[in-house]
Amino acid sequence: MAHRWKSTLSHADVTPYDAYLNRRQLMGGALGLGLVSAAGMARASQADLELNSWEDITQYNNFYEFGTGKEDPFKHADALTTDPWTVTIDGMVERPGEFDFEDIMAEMTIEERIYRLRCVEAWSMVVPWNGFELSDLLAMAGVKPEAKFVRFETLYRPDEMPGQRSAWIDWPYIEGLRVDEAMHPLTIMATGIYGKPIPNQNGAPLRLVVPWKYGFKSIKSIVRITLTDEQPVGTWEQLLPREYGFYSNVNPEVDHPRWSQADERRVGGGLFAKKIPTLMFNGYKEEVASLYEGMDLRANY
Ligand SMILES: Nc1nc2c(c(=O)[nH]1)N[C@H]1C(S)=C(S)[C@@H](COP(=O)(O)O)O[C@H]1N2
Ligand SMILES: [Mo]
Repeated sequence: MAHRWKSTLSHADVTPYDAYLNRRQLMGGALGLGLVSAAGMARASQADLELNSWEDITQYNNFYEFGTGKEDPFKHADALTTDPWTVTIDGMVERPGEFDFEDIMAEMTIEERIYRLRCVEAWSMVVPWNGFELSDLLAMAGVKPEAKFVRFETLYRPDEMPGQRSAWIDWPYIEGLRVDEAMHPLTIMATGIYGKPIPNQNGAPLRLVVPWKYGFKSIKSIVRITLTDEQPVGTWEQLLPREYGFYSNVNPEVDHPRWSQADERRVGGGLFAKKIPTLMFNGYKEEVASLYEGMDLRANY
């Protein structure tokens, strides 16, 4: 690919990252990780980008298929079988099919992406994902020009996902993006964290990460990707359409009907951690604002 987005985050002064680098060197690239050069990352130094710990990232989760408590996914997601795993790519594509996760991985370039994750509930983390650009996967399938949206679907397997045995959510979990959002170089399919395969509670074996949108857009454990000309209705939009819209771009100026979105609490800072200001498009304004030029972001929440 001609254009590949590079992280601008610096880690010179981040202890967990140093530990991570050492560990990664020890692993000797067993996971096929591409090393991002320190120089490439050193363009901007931001104190708010200290990586969350492995424990923060993997023991405080939203994955309602395993329950609504923040620790439920960590406690219950072990039961999920992720091998074998098939992803169906269908709808308006040149080459629809069912693809084994391993075959997808063999075709994709795995990179590290350090992104903020901002939940609509006003907590956040900084996560060192490993994954590939969704645009590369979509190119493999060949998006037809009439496709306008991408619809994503999570696994439905109530035997292994106890949360799916209660019907207050119309399972499976669904999310959607416009094709241009899906093709944006910041949009990735994450398959790892800290250089290890992504744990079940974080959405194994592959989950979407759209860092400028509220976390619920980043759908986990994906089994189907459908190109369509109809705007998909996501699970949260379907449940509470006045609170959760299709776009759900992080925006400190547009409050949730029931709480402010102006600031957030970093997970891991303790109960009395200071709130930090939420950034427009979660800090990715420079990269993504042009996608929404001329749009009323209050109406298109
Ligand atoms: N299938 C599915 N995907 C999901 C969710 C879910 O309940 N089910 N929760 C979402 C929400 S609300 C958030 S904030 C993120 C949390 O990701 P994390 O647990 O890896 O931090 O996952 C999103 N993806
Ligand atoms: Mo969330």
